[in-house]
Amino acid sequence: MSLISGRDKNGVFHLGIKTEKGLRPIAVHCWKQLLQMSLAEAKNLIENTQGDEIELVELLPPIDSDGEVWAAGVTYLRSRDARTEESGVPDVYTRVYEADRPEIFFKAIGNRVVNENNWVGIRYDSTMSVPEPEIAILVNSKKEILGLTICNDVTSRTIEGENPLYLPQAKMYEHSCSLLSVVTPIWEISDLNQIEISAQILRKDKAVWEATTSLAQLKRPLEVLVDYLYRCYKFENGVVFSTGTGIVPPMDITLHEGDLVRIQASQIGELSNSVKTVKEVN
Ligand code: DO4
Ligand code: MG
Repeated sequence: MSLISGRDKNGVFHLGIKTEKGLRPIAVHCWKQLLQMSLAEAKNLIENTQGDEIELVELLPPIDSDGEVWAAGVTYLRSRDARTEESGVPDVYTRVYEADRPEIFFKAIGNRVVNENNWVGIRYDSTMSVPEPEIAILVNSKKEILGLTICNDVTSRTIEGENPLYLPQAKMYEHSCSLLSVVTPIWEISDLNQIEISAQILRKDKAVWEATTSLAQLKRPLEVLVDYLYRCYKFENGVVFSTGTGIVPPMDITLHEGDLVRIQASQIGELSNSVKTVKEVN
């Protein structure tokens, strides 16, 4: 069973349990209402959902327009090594990988997030841009994990590599955050460590890069990441938290306009986006 949101043919928003043509609505009108509840309340509501199926014509990312996406970084060994290779200041990445306190950064506001029906962007002023295939968790106001989805934390490696203080510019620009529409509730996952994450970059239908990892390779438990995010910051409406990438292409691979990025996570689904260059917008 999984959760999804979208619009019917009259443009009306619905959120509910995924069905073949759409969803069976649950008694909430937005994601934040679900994330304001405790996990036990949300589970009870979802599991006792009845009602008729609603056909959707458009799927939406699993976040309200004023929701927030935050992300953790350098949470896998592969990410530490990739940053060390690209950066003029490699030491900061080694230190943050080893430290108790993780790297956490703001990634996107909900109305800037795209899903599998849209493209992801690469900055025109970056010569090396990469997908970052990540497991994202929907965390409620009580610090409990409601469910899991996939995030592509698209990143400019050249901008971040030039200076770690450029991180917001490397991470935040048009179409740089894609979330899969489908959310798998946490209670549907038997063993988090068994989740396999794979990704491919396809160019003219041919894979130019592919790699796989698993959530078992994540350096810190999800609860520890959540604990740091919530330390001195209230998330009364919950949050989408992307947990970092464990697969990074080698330095000779960059995304090109027209590529297709596919990310699969077992027990969750597949997030697929075409790639377009983001030109100067003003
Ligand atoms: O330090 C930069 C960010 C790294 C990141 O986004 C990741 O490891 O996923
Ligand atoms: Mg990342």
